[in-house]
Formats: sequence, C-alpha cells, structure tokens
Amino acid sequence: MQKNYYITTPIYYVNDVPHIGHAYTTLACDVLARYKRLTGYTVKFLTGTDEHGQKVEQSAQKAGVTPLEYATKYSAHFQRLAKTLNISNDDFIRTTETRHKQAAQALWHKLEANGFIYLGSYAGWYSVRDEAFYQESELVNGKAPSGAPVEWVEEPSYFFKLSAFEQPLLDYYAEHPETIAPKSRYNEVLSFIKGGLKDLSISRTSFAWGIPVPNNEKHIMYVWLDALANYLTAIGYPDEQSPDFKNFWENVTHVVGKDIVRFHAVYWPAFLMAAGLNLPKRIYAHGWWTNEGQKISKSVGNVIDPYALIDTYGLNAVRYFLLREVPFGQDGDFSHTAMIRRINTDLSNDLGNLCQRVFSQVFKNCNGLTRPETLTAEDTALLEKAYALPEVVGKELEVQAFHKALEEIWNVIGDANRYVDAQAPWALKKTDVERMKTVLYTLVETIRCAGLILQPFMPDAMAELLDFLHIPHDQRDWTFVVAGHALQTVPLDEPKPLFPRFVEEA
Ligand code: ME8
Repeated sequence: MQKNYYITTPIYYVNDVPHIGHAYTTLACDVLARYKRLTGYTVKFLTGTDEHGQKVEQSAQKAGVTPLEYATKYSAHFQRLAKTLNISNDDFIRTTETRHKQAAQALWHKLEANGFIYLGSYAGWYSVRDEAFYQESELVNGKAPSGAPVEWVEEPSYFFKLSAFEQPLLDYYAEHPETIAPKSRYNEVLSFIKGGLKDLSISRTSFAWGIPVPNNEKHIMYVWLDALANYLTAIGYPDEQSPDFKNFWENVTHVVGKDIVRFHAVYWPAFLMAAGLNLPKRIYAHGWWTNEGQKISKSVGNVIDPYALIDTYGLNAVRYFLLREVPFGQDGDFSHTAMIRRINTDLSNDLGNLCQRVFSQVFKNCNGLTRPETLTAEDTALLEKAYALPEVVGKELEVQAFHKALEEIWNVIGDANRYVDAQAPWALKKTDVERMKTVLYTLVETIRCAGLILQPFMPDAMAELLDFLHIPHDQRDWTFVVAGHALQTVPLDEPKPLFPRFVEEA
C-alpha cells in the first residue's frame, strides 16, 4: 500500500526579507520530507508566502509600491532562500494565486453553509504586527503578549462560531494528545481552550488587501483564515476527490514556531471540524532562536541573515548546526563560537577525520579491498550498530527529535573512531595485512551506513561522500542500510577532505 506524508512550513509574511528563524523551520521540514522519502513514503512538501493583510499593505504603502508588487518582490526572496538551503519542497504557494483565492473562498462557503458564520460587529484590540485579535485581559502593559502594539478596532465583521468548538476540541485532544507537540505546547493549548473560546472575527472592512468575502465584497477575509487555508489549496481543495487531497490530507504534519501555535492548534482545527474535514496528525511547535543571548529583532539590528551564515560556514555546516545545537522544541541561542565548535568537533574531527584517515589508508595501502569472509566480534559489533541506525534514528525523527537523531548517528561515528584507534590498522600494515583490510572494510561499510542515514540533514555533503564510494543513486534509500547490501568492493580513489576545519581569520 502507498504510504503518504504531507509536511508543511508556515507560509511566511512578505513584509520583510527572510531571517534565520524562517530558514530554521523550513530546514526542519526538509529533513522530515527527505527522511520520509528515503523510507518509502510519497511525500508532498509545501512552503510558501502569506501575502495578504494589513501588515503587508502597510509595508507596501511605506515603500510606495502596490501590495502585489511588494509581495512579489519579497516572495522571491523566500523562494531564493529555499533554493539556497537546498530545500526539497514540491510546491511553493503564494496566497495571491488564483488557486488559493478559489480554495479560501470555497472554505468560507463551506463554513457558512454548515452554519458557523454570522454577521456582527467587532469592537476590540487588534495587533497588525501579529495580525491577531486580543482580549482586553490578554494585554500586558497595553501591548499584545508578544510585545507588539495594539490598536482599537470597531467595524462590521463576520464571526466564526469558535465557541461551539470548545468541547469538541477538548474531547479530540484528550483522545489524540500526540497531535500537539512538544508536551509544553499541548498544555498551553489545552489551558487556552479551557479558558473559554469566544467567537472569532474573520473579516475586516477597514482596508482592502485580502481575499473578498464571497457575496459581500465590502469585507475581506481575516488574513489567518486566508493563510491557514493554503494547506488545503496546495492539495487541490475544494476538490476533495482529487488524488492529492485523498492521499495527503489524511497524514499532514504542520511544523510551526511557538508564536503561532494558537492559530494552528485552536483556530485551524476548529475551522476544519466546521468544514467536516479531519484534523492534522501532528502540529509541532519549535522554539525561538536568540542571537548571542539577545532577542532577534529588526529594531535591535541583530537579525541573522541566513545567506551570510552560509557564505561564512557553508550550507552543510549550517544545516547540521541548526538541528544539532538546540533540542527541537526548545529556545536556543545562536553564537559564532558554538557554530565553530560544532564544525571543528563534530564535523571536522569526528566525521571528516574518520573518513580521511580511513579512505587515505585504503587508497595508499590496499591493493583491492573486498568484503571479508570472516569478521571478529569487534567488527560485527560496530557493523550491527551501523545497521541499527534506520530504526534508532527513524524513531527519533518520527517525533521530530532531530538533535537526538543526530546524537544517535554520532554515537556510531564515535564508536567507529574508538574502533579505529583500538584496531590500529596503520600498525597492522606491517604485521597482518589481511586483518588491516578487514578493519578498513568494516570502517568503510560503517561510513557508508552513516552517509546514507545523514542524507536528510546534509544532502550535498552526503551526495559527495556516497559518490566517492560509488554508491549507485538507486541504492541510497534507508533499506540499503543492511548487511544484505554491504559493499562488495571498496573503491580506491584518492580522497578529498569532506569537512575542513574552520579557521577564524585573525
Ligand atoms: O507567522 N526563531 O509568518 P512569519 C525561530 N504568516 N523561528 C522563527 C523566529 C525565531 N527567532 N522568527 C520567526 C507568520 N520564526 C504567518 C504564518 S501560516 C498559515 C501563517 C519562524 O513570517 C517560525 O516558524 O511571521 C514562525 O512561526 C514563523 O517564522 C513566522 O513567520
């Protein structure tokens, strides 16, 4: 039976250029998409840009261009970032596309037809920066809980009967607690729902940049209803019979930052219930990055530019660092010191040197290296750990524990380094050439397995490694990490260092 997996990033606002936070979310999704493809899933991986709303309208006005011109320019930045990060997305959605306008309006129709929309008027607080409505009781010193300024809004508005979903959501989450992760976010969502859900304003009349409400063009849809609908648009909604819709809606994972949990774990599931659609399988909210201990903000001027990072450290290192340094789900701090430490320790010393030592000995000292017939207990112990990687790493990736998945891989790399020191193949060269060959073979085979498993994290570097080992492209999925597919012969090419040390300029 075909196994399907649908993975989405938030769609990013086009009010500014992308920064490290956007790169982080997209990267995490990319690792999941690549992992699922390597384990036999048909994957749909969606990212894109959120182009409507007051925030974008205001930014465009300031720049003296139309909102669409502005959105097109900034959307291109996000598209370029995805290419630069080597993201394997299958689609890039822009909410200004016709397909999206149609899907969002169809969703509105459905909610209305099912009796969950009514016309009223809104009087309350709104934050343009967050594009969110806030209760008086939620404000902290006259500001949104995020610190964003709020303004008083009074206007005619359509409402969504969110209050009707308080109990259904509580029941659903009690039965499917794994839907929201990590646990701390699950608790946060539950306590928000238990605090009482009020009906939600879902249209605005005081500006124009959005999708018109069907049959009442004075109103435009609230940007979050519009934006969330993107996840449906990309798989063919409203055609619920389309193959993409049938395949992918049943198994969707949304990865988001912790700032937008409420929209994804309260409003979105309520909209879906109201439209008669099933709920996401998983909503994972990761933490926030700070920069050298400080909150990242444009006004502080400490925004981390992902392009600059990649220029300085290289794409493989940036991808590795972001997912290794901080447990996914927790907040983390970016520092150049930590980045350089990871490059020089994990990548250069542990993995890069292992490959270099082993490959150069094979190149210099082996006149033909084939799979040995007999192995010692030490050889078998190392290989068995390598062959167990798909299971142990897969288990961690199934719960989005990227840092633990990498730790498991580095355990095997650490074992391989201890093994090479203990077996000392350079000494065996003089005493027992056959044994030296067996040791080197065992190491190359272990490196092959690690290389296959690391592909989702560092696709470029691992492609180079696997090319060096002459592994055919159709033998690179995780089912090949087994003894039955062990290398028969080891190529004897001259190696090039895979992860050079990072040396800081004086
Ligand atoms: O919220 N650390 O878009 P957005 C980690 N358009 N991640 C960060 C971050 C940081 N310091 N800053 C931002 C929106 N992010 C809406 C989403 S979805 C239907 C609509 C990441 O451009 C994180 O994933 O403000 C966060 O959720 C997202 O960027 C917010 O992007």
